[in-house]
Amino acid sequence: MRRQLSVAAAQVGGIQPGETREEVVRRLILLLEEAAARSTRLVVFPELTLTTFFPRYWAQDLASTDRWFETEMPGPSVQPLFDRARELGVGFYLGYAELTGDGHRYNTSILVDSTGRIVGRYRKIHLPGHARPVGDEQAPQHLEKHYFEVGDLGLGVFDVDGVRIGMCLCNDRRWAEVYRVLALQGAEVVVLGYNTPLGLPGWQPEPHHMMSAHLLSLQAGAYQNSLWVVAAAKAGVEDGAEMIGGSALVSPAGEVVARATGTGDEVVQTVADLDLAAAYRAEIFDFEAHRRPDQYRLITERTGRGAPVPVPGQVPEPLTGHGPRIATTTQETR
Ligand code: CDT
Repeated sequence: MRRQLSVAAAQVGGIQPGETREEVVRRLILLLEEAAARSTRLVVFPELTLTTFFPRYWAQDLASTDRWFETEMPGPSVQPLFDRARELGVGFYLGYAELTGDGHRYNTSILVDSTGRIVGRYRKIHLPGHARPVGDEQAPQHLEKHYFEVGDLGLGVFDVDGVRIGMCLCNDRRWAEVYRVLALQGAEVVVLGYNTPLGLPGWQPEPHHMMSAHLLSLQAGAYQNSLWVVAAAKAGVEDGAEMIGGSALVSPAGEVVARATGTGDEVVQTVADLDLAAAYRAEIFDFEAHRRPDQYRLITERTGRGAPVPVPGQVPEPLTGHGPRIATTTQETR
């Protein structure tokens, strides 16, 4: 009997600044119920699910932004989501803005099992964007570095109803190290929520490129680490600002097996065969047999790009001009 997980990305269309938590939670419950009707056991909601993507707004004084943050989880307005999920016997992942009792602010996600118990918490590590507004401060911004501290919980893997689940959030999905750290802890599924804007001041990416880069990140992470990836977008238009959809489920083969058709509220579901990863783990990505961590020291020693590291037995060539050094294939340089 193969191990399977019926899992869904619950994509959420735009949330306007005036929408209340109660209104949003009602939408989430509808998505949850639809997923449960399709026998889903785990539902993945987006990053910052409960509000509009408020890091687009500049506010000098963070204390004036407390309304976007949760000081308890679940608070009274989110409790109905926990209650309904427990009634339906469905676990879920939820992203939200966390304000701790001692005043720290994080971009956070939790994993809740089918009994309604919070079994894992993650605080976002890769915070994109800026700490100060760029250009016209009234224009939509991306100010995560202003609103949030870098997460202090590391990248954890949690047992959710018998399946090992790793978590990350949005921009984390573009970093190869994230999936590898989760895979090294035995993650079978990586779940994540995201808000990816289509344009910002001084940064107008071409929409198709944004979607292909998003999918490429999920597919590479899944394939290179022999695990499933489930990614849920907050999509569509929020307060005039547009975000990509593309909620997707990706297999350990790196294939997109299900993908959102639009940018509104939508359940994207599949039955994930968890045993599919075994063949990859046993051969091409047998970590025990093939990984060489002693050769990867730069990954933990360096943050930015730097000079080439001298190769033993080779005289370093001076780097002149702007072009790359042309590699040769003589015996000495191999
Ligand atoms: N929310 C989030 O992390 N979004 C980023 C876009 C940042 S654009 C400055 C992402 O990687 O999708």
